[in-house]
Amino acid sequence: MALLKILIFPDPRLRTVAKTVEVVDDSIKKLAQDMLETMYQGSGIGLAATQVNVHKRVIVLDISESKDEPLILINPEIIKIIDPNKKIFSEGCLSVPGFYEELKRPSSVEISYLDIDGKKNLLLANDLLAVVIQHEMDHLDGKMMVDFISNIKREMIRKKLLKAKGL
Ligand code: QAP
Ligand code: CO
Repeated sequence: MALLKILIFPDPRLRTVAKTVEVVDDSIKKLAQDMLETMYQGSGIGLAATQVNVHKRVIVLDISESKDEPLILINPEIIKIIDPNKKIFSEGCLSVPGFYEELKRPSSVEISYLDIDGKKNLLLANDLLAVVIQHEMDHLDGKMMVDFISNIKREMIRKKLLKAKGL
């Protein structure tokens, strides 16, 4: 296992659109394990491969209190919005450290994905799980939570994070 370096907003590499995983081979399994280790070490509940500068459609998450329910979703797709009513959640992001934003998203979605054995699965996700999956899937398309807030707030966050980096 290895810790990976997390890209911080406004790093332009976070805007890369990730490629579909064609075969779930050992390199994908290692990537997913390293992503989980990196997520746990950063006290995160979700991480997308994009955030560690690997542009493949892989996300990991764990919303359990005990931090022992890791989920690895490869090529995740929303196949159905079960409840289109949007709910507000306070979202954070390991690539936007120290900032939380209230965003509205559908709170119940059905997802298809490949598991670590390359097998196709369906998942009915509600509330926090649904929101974290949508947040991580956005990363795979080069989208970030700061894209949903006002320009002025985004600019403030951009300046603070660049300054924190010494840039
Ligand atoms: C996405 O984000 C998420 O600012 C996952 O200093 C989170 O794991 C979606 C984190 C909440 C919906 C709701 C953020 C850790 C972790 C920080 C994360 C920080 C340390 C964020
Ligand atoms: Co994020």
